[in-house]
Amino acid sequence: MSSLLEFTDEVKEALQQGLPVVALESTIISHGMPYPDNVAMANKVESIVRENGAVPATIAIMNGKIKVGCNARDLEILANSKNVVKVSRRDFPFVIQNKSVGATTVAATMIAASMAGIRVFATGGIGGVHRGWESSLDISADLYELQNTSVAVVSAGAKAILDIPATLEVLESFGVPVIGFNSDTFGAFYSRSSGIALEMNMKTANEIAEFLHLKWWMGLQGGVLISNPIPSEFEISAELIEPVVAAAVDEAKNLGINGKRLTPFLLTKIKEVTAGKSLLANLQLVYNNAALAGQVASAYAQKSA
Ligand code: PSU
Ligand code: MN
Repeated sequence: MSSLLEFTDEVKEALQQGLPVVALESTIISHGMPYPDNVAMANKVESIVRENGAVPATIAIMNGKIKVGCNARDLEILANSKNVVKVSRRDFPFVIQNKSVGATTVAATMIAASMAGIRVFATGGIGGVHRGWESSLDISADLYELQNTSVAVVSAGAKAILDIPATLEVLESFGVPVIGFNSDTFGAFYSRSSGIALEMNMKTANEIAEFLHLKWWMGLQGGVLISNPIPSEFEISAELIEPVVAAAVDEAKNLGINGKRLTPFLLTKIKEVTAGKSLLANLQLVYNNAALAGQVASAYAQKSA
C-alpha cells in the first residue's frame, strides 16, 4: 500500500528522522478560496509551518498517487485547474483509479496523514453537522474520521454555516477530545467564540503534545480537535456574519444544493456578500493554525525522541 504514497524528498527524510511534519489539506485550496489568493495562501501556510519548526506536507491526489508533500507546481495545479475532485473518505479509490486530480478534505487528509505516519494537521475549519440536519441528515464525514483516525487537527473551530451545538454533541458522542487553545469556548471560525464552553483548555503547544502522547499511548485511538480561535484583530463579529450565513443557507436550500457541493457553495456566497472580508479572515485564521500546528508537531516530536 505504501507504493500509493508519493513523498517529496523533504517530507520523506523528515519522517525517517523523526522530525516534526505537519499535514495540510488541499480542499481549502481547490474549493475553499478563489484563484490566485488560494495558491498564495498555500505557499504562505507552508512557510509558516517551517518558521515554526516543522516540515509542511500538503496532501492531494495526482496521477493515481497520494501525494504527501506538494511542490510549487502541484500547488498551482490544485489552485487553478477545473475538475479538481473534492475527495473525502469515500472518494479515494475512485479518484486514484481514474487518475484524476483530487483535493483532500479534512477527513481524507487525516487518512493520508495517518498512512504516512504524520500526527498533526492544520486546516481552517472542520466540516460538521449542517443546519437543517433534522431533514437533510447532512453530517460531514470529517466527524466520523475524527472518531476513528489518530491525527490531531488544528482548526479555528467550526463555521457558522454549521449547527455548532449539534457538531459538538456528535464529537462528544464519538469520544473526540476538543481542546481550546488559550480559550475556554469553542471557536466559531470568523469569530473567536461560539459561546459554547470547552472543558479542556491549554495554554502551550507542549501541553497539547503531552495530551496527544498520553491519549494514544493509552490505546485510545481517534483524532483530537484543537480549537484555535482567530486572532481578535481579524475576527468578524457573530452579529455581522450571522445574517449573511442564514441567507446563504436559505439560498442553497432553494437551489437544491446538497451533498459535497454545499460547503463550497456557502463559502463562495459568504465571500461575495462580505466583499472579501470573510476571505481575509479565512486566510488569517489558517495562518494562525499553521503556526500552532508547527509548534505542536515540534513539541510532539521532542517527546517521541
Ligand atoms: N470549512 C471551511 N473551509 C473549507 C472546508 C470546511 O471553513 O474549505 C472544507 C474542508 O476541506 C472540510 C470540508 O473538510 O470542507 C467539509 O466538507 P463537507 O461538509 O462536504 O464534509
Ligand atoms: Mn456534507
